[in-house]
Amino acid sequence: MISIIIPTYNESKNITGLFERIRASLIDGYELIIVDDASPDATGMLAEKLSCEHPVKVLHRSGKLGLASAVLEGFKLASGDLWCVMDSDLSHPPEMIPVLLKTLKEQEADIVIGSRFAKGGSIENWPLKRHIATKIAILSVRPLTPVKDPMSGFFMLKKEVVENVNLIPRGFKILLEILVKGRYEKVIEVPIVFKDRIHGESKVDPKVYLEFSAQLWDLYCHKLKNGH
Ligand SMILES: Nc1nc2c(ncn2[C@@H]2O[C@H](COP(=O)(O)OP(=O)(O)OP(=O)(O)O)[C@@H](O)[C@H]2O)c(=O)[nH]1
Ligand SMILES: [Mg+2]
Repeated sequence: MISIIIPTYNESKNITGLFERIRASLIDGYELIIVDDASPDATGMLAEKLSCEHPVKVLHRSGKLGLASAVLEGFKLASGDLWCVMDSDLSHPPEMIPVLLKTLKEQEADIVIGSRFAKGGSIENWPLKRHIATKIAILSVRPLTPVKDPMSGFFMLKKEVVENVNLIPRGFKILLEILVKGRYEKVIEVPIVFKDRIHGESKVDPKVYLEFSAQLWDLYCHKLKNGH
């Protein structure tokens, strides 16, 4: 079974469509793990209501505690052997989940990334400043990983990759943390078309950039200490 971990904060306009598109894409067993941070727009309550139609578990947290920590809390609730992480704002195409799954199984990968920067991938409707900020962020982690889209929020992994690994729940870039600290041999990037959100507002604020700087410092120290 696949556990699909979906952090939500004020995404009530997006999750119904997201759940329906996931259901239409997946035939095999799956579960949706919603980690909601007391969204003022009642996303958590809506997810509960949708559990009569969809295989949903909802974790309600007390307040906005961050995306990375939401993903790690979601891992703790997952009962599948394969875990998929995605955003809830429909930026990541749910129709690609079966492609990630097939790639992971057939090519015996440990991690498969829905990649905006692999050949054939793209980003629709982003302002230039977003493109520039992301390119700079990727360049700043190049010595840590050769992956083309290490900041993607859409990926699938075998649970063994992160079991008993000390991941620090900080900021938005949990995939980067996993790529540097996780236990794996093979990573594959599958191109995706990333669409900017239509409904709701971005949760990226200046704190996210500060947390990213602290994360970088920590990951470079980790790499120097561990030499891999
Ligand atoms: N539970 C939880 N989810 C969060 C938090 N911050 C962001 N999210 C969710 O994480 C996903 C990514 O956040 P976004 O605001 O879409 O970030 P982004 O994709 O980098 O930026 P935009 O799409 O341009 O707004 C979305 O599904 C959010 O609802 C948080 O503190 N807690
Ligand atoms: Mg988004």
